[in-house]
Amino acid sequence: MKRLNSQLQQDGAPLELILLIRTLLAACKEISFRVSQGALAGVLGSTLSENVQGETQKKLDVISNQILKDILSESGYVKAISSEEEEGVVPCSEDGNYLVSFDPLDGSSNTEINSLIGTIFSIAHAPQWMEANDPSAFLQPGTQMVAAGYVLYGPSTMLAMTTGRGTHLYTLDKTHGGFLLTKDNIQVPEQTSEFAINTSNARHWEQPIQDYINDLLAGSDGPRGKDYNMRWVAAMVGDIHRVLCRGGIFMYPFDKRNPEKPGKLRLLYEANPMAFLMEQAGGVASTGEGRIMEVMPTEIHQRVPVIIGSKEEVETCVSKYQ
Ligand code: AFP
Repeated sequence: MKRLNSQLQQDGAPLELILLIRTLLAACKEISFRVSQGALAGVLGSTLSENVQGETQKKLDVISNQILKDILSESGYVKAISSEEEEGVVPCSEDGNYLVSFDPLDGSSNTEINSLIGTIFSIAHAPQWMEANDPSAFLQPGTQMVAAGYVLYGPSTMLAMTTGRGTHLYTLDKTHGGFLLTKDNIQVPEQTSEFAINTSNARHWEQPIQDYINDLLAGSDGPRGKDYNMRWVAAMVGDIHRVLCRGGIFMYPFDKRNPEKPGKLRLLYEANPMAFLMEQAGGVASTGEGRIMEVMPTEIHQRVPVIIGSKEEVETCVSKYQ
């Protein structure tokens, strides 16, 4: 089976980017080990603190963030980091050429039930003019990403990654410690009858998404003329992995509870990397109003509505907004 290095070279990734990705994945392997130790290593449960988003931090959120931060900031490849668990940007090396944004442990509430969790990341060039502690350099649209992916800590540890030449899936071979290519150039089916949304929020949704979900729930008796099935992992990384593997539509739409928060998911380290992976696999990623990767961020923890997955299904959903 092909190793990650060979695939990255074949996709034309520059050497420094390959070295950065390998460094980032070394951190993810360490996180994978800590996750698998679970209660034996005393890493489960919450801390007494909240992150900048006002969410209670799990011990594994803090541990994973620290592992990534330590390894990336010492690598020399990274100018600065933005993380879900850090209020501001973390300056690294003044002569680093890349910016890395990450959610160190997406779905961390799933640690309590030994269910799917993962690390999501995106990589962009650091502009020459930027000081390492300048957050404005991170305010680039997703179209500027040079690589993005996630590592899923499930029954096996898997990596989904793109450098803009297709989305490939790798599996961590724990016997030798490397990621091996297990599915190249993954293609998301254009049609689906599976959807993922937290329907407990339905009363807060805007009309277009209410109308769309009502059509799906009406099944074969309704305008879509077929029955749909619903899945919800409560970790975006798990839901997007399923959509990449067998198609589907995943939504975390805007809801009317707090106009300051246009959706729950964060643009830089959740929506954008997943949008890049999905588009490279033939899928679509929209806010309902436009392409996620074209949203111009105004702050590093910005939230956006997310509608992502199988092409025809996302387009049908988005048509309700027009
Ligand atoms: P946590 O990392 O705090 O568990 O949140 C995960 C997440 O941001 C995203 O991965 C999920 O899709 C979404 O929240 C699930 O949220 P709800 O099930 O609470 O609506």
